[in-house]
Amino acid sequence: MELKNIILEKEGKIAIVTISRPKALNALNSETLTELDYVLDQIEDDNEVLAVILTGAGEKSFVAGADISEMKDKNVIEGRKFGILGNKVFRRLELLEKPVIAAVNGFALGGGCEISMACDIRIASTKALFGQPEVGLGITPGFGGTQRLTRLVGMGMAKQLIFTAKNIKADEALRIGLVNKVVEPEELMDTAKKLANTIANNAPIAVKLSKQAINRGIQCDIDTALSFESEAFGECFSTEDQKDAMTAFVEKRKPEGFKNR
Ligand code: DAK
Repeated sequence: MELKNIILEKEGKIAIVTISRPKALNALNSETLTELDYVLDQIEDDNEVLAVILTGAGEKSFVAGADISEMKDKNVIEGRKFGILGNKVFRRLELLEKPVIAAVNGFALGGGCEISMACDIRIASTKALFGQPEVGLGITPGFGGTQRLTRLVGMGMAKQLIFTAKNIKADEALRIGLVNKVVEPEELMDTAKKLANTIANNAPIAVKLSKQAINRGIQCDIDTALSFESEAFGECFSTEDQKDAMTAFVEKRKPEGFKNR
């Protein structure tokens, strides 16, 4: 597939996905979502990639939401189709078997805030702005905002952000737990890459299973959740990486590096 709105790069063990639609501040239209779906296929199939960074092109915007020009004339069926596509891609991102870091460089509004929340970790630049402006456009958040924002920041704060449609700056996003860290714009990509490399240098299967246990467990009661954890923990003992790392510890030497096996 020819990519018009997404740039996919690889740096060692990291894939960097850049959403690039400068004329619309990287807003997500159907074409971009379809390309993103395709790029996730590539990343999924690439055994060298152990962590992913998602960012927006330029200095102004991460993703300024779903594309309003494309959405404005949609009928109910087209609107539903668009929603299904977006939700499918966002859920794939969330469930990807590799950790995904959002490097939020500017506007993260509506679908932009929502796509950042489908990532595992969010690093924001001091210029980032977050918000769910949908009710000001006559719609509800449609790409998971009512659910993922609530899980991240709690019901009261999620309701305030969604009902008021007001944007918040990076420092407030950090205070309420929407982002993990805020850095100067020029430090954003280096910080995200450093974090991605730290993760990529750990045992990939253990990272993958931890992600699965967290994602599944957050949706159920503690006993069911802990059974997911036990399952993940047990599975690690079938891996060479667990055997090598624990043997290295007992032999008081550094492990040789994880093999993803
Ligand atoms: N869509 C399309 N074009 C956009 C856009 C967007 N979301 N945001 C910006 N642009 C375009 C502008 O129209 C403008 O285009 P030209 O006029 O140059 O052709 C260009 O980007 C530059 O924007 P501005 O001139 O407005 O730049 P400013 O710096 O003055 O303002 C801004 C930047 C981000 C504050 C402003 O552009 C803005 O308020 N943009 C809209 C932000 C927004 O409301 N985003 C949320 C969209 S609603 C669904 C699932 C999900 C969703 C919907 C349905 N289903 C389940 C069906 C999601 C909804 C959303 O995300």
